[in-house]
Amino acid sequence: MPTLFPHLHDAPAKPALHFDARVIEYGRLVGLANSLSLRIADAGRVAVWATSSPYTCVGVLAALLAGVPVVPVNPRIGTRELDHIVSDSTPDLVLAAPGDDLPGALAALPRVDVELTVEETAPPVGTLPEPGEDSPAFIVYTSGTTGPPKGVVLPRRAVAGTLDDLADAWRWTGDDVLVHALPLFHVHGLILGVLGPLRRGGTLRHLGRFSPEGVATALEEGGTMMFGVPTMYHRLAEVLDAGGADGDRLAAALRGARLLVSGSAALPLHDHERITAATGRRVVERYGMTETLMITSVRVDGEYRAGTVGVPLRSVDVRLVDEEGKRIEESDGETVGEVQVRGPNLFIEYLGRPDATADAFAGGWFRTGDMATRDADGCYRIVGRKATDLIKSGGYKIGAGEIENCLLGHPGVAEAAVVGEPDPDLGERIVAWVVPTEGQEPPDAEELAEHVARQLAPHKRPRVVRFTDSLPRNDMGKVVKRALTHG
Ligand code: MLC
Ligand code: AMP
Repeated sequence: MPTLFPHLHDAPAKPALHFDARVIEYGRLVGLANSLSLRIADAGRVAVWATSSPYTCVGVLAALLAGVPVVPVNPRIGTRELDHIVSDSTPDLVLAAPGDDLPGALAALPRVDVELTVEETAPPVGTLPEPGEDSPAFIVYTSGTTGPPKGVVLPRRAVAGTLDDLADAWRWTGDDVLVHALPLFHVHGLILGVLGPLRRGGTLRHLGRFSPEGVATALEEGGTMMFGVPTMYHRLAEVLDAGGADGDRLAAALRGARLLVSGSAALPLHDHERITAATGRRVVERYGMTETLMITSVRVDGEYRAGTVGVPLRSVDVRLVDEEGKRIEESDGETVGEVQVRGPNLFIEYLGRPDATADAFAGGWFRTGDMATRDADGCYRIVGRKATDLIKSGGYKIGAGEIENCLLGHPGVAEAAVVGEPDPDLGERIVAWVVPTEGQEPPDAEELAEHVARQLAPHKRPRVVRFTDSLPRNDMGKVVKRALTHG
């Protein structure tokens, strides 16, 4: 049977995980994950309380070794979203760090604590047979335009394939020390950022939370690669721009890295340019999605062009399709079409949603909803998105409908429309237009933001709330969102 982690067998004598002062070497990681895997092997699915900590990494690794699919849960999740995820994915138990307080729906599940001390008798890796490539590895929740998030079921084949494709594009090896500060409940931080180093036999250095100083220190101390969302690179560019001792130190640290990778949203050209001007380094962009894992990347051995997301990864088929569903043959850098994808990197289904799964495909091709052009060298440039109801803020995908439904649950809100507006730091900021309930004082904007943060998650809270007497609607009564974003 293929294994997801070939290097656990030879357990190289070096750090696998490095979080602040906590360093876990491969030998210890194998023991920890293996003993935990035996304890949870009978579960059908496990939820993992995905704090930015080594407990999450050990818990996820143990579940994967046991062949038990993982549902990663944002530790800042709100009650409404958590209730949905738990009732939708029905985990048999939850893995968490000892002492972590779990909220309602998770506290009600049987709990297994993830330990970071090895038992003397820890069995060697390979005790449990890993399941086949088609079996599910993860159920990752992702927002759609309407309704609650959908559970994306990702097979083990997709995880292994995407990591090996990235290794090919980036010459990613076991010698690399990856630095990042991404959250561990999504594809970017968890699948690429934790499982990537472990599959290669390399090291992850996680910063706990993002800060430019933390990045500088980790790169000075041997980091070779960095992953980040555009908001993080924007914040690095601000420090570089400000210059002074902090700027100089950060520039030197970034110069020392082998590879700087940005993804999850578009990195604006201005930030590309500022980073390159200060460091001489080019930030490599890769493009992907929860449902497809990685699709394209700028290659380290390819020609570099800022503002493109590079070429299709080696095992991925990519095509552009026009509005009639016809394949676009032009590679002129101008003709815009929807990106559609085929390959071993794709998800299996949306959990329990055959309708949504079928809708997402066109003749075997997954429809990303992203609009792009392709140039003569086969490089893709993402130019927009089909749905105005999907917002990318700080690299998180957020459905407008989900926030509108949540706002409508507030007694002071009669009508709500949520849009994304350009934001130099977050890419897009969430703006809520609210018609207050008649005869009542309009609710406080901060209270509405708080309401969403509590029910869904803090990153889904509106950054701006605008009150209005009525929403612009078309003849069908549908809100015209473009009228809200363009004044
Ligand atoms: C403020 N806060 C509130 C609040 N107002 N909390 C509750 N209620 C309110 N009213 C708090 C927050 O809890 C948080 O606390 C702080 O304010 C800021 O939170 P934030 O919203 O997260 O913003 P910020 O700190 O600005 O975060 C920027 C960021 C973050 C870049 C660090 O957005 C981030 O980590 N993004 C990564 C997203 C990601 O990984 N996406 C990948 C998806 S996979 P505190 O204590 O923290 O200050 C994918 C596929 C692919 O897309 O291609 O990769
Ligand atoms: P998610 O559903 O959270 O996995 O987000 C996937 C979406 O992020 C894609 O459909 C794109 O819209 C966007 N995305 C990811 N990487 C990039 C990139 N490098 N450039 C532009 N958009 C990106």
